[in-house]
Amino acid sequence: MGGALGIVESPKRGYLPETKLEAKMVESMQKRASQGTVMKSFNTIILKFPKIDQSFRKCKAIFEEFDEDKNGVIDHSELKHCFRKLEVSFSEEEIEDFFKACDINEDSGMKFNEFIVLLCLVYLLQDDQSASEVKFRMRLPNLEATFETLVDAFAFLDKNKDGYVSKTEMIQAINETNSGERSSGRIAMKRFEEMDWDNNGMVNFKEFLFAFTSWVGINEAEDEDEDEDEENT
Ligand SMILES: [Ca+2]
Ligand SMILES: [Ca+2]
Ligand SMILES: [Ca+2]
Repeated sequence: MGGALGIVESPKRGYLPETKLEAKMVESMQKRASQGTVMKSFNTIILKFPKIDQSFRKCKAIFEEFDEDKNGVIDHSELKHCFRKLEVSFSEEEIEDFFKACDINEDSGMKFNEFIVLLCLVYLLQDDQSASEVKFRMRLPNLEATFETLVDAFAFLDKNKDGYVSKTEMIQAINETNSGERSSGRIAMKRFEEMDWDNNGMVNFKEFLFAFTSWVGINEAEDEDEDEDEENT
């Protein structure tokens, strides 16, 4: 397998996933990364942005369908209905964990970009549970390819397949594309900082997804009817 240039780097000493869900996510990602990736460079990922953006936007209809009271966010009970309708098999506790993991503003409910992240995490974790996966695919036909692309992109960045992207891995990925141009190091750092939300020096798949929704232009400030537009003034 190309690309793995013997960079041995493990997560920071004492670094442990914070929740059961995160542990599962990391485990699934390790499994997936070990299967290899079709991505050839970071540019291949960037070239896919428009397509990913398009398919995210189609997701809006699904979001609106599950936002039963039309208040612009998905709350706990709406999410439960959503899981039931998608027929994905997770326990109540797991659904709660999903909610906690993706509701970044906590208790304000899940916004559109958070919902996309959630669906993609569900996709990743469902991968091992083939029976219900079939249903999930039927329900969200054109999202499957997009989610697969995102998982694949992460697998490309995660050179040592430990389920996290480190700074070194990010630099390596960008260098592969730009053949060591001087600016590329800075770009890699900038991208990395955009992804590493909690500043712990490692990017997990969830952080990667959130960064992605903002890179392709989906953010929580969009189409909101409840929140004021204060940020723009
Ligand atoms: Ca709602
Ligand atoms: Ca890694
Ligand atoms: Ca992090």
